[in-house]
Amino acid sequence: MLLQKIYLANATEPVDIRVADGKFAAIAPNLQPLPGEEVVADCAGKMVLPPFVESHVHLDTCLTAGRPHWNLSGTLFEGIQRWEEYKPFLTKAEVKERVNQAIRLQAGNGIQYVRTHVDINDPKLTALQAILELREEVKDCIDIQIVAFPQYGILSYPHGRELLEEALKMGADAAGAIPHFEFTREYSVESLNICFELAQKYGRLIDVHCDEIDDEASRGLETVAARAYETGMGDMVTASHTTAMHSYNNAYMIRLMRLLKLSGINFVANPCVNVHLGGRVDTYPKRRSMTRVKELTAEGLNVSFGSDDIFDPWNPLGNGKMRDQVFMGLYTGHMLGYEEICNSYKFVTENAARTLHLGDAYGIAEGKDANFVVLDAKNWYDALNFDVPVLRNYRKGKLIASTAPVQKEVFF
Ligand code: 17E
Ligand code: FE2
Repeated sequence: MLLQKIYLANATEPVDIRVADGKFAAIAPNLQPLPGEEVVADCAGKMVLPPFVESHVHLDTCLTAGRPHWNLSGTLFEGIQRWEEYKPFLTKAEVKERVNQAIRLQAGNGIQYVRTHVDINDPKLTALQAILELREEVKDCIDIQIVAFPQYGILSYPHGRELLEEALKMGADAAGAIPHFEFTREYSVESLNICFELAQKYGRLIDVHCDEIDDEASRGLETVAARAYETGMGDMVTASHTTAMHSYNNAYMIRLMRLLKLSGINFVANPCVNVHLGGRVDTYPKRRSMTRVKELTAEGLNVSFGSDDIFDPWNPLGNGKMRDQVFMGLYTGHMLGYEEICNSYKFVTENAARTLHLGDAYGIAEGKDANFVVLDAKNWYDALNFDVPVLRNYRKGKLIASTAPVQKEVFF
């Protein structure tokens, strides 16, 4: 297959892309079609990117908003309470049905890699079993990475430690923790010690729901970073949310930043949901509650954006579109400088791929698997601004989703 006259990210001149045997065989201007080769000319003038990477979403909770009750306060804590009300309805079959729907939304929007947190504070581990099965069933089209996520805590939930260990034994890819939700500061620190101990025992990654609260005294992050540094786990570790960092005083932040850089951990902000759930105890002024994306990025730390939720107790909206996270993240983070806009696709592609440890397999280059998306725009600036559809989503050269271009007409 030969795609003609297509733009790589931010390129000003088009190239042709040859795909053979599921791999990028050649990327260069003006390639001549081989005898019998399929030529794709209708993507001419459009842009390609590596597939979008969803680096933080809760698939086990997706598509449950309002069942049985809506989260009307819009807080994280009411979300957790509403999820608790849904949990009795969980069965393997219904989880798979919802998650199958959600990942098709994602694939239609150009996603091929997903890191999902799955609540393992459930004696039966129903959702985990369902998503482990699904991970196998869809692996030819989408890579699902599972974080064993203790929603109520490791030490503040009965047998939390055992459930976390069991989830890792069953095949979860990463260990989670939730230090700001543990009963005490001591539990918070100890829960992180357990998380690191178990991740190392089973050779897994770590992704912590870390300081997702507007409490400037919530300082799980320093423990996460210190353990990542001391154990050498470094970039195998991710701190998600870290919304308390929005409220840290700058003197503390300067001290913390040194440690963060030493540790080399990854960060995931979830712009839409962080802004929606955060600042809820404020009158005015109301905090934005997004972590310091601009400052972390400027210091060379790896930051990606996730959706967190798709129509569930924490987000009554959600469409599985990474573009929306970039849009919200840039506005909320004061990052609408020209270069910042042009490079912002990295928050949901290469930065997120780093967090997921996708390694060299990810990206558009000769010899790699031909996993890529075609957007209905010439460059990312326009793709972002006009919210264009993902025209094609190719996995190893095979089309797994497509959207027809939108034809708008104005009659004056
Ligand atoms: N649970 C949690 O603790 N935090 C979140 N943002 C979600 C679930 C979505
Ligand atoms: Fe989350």
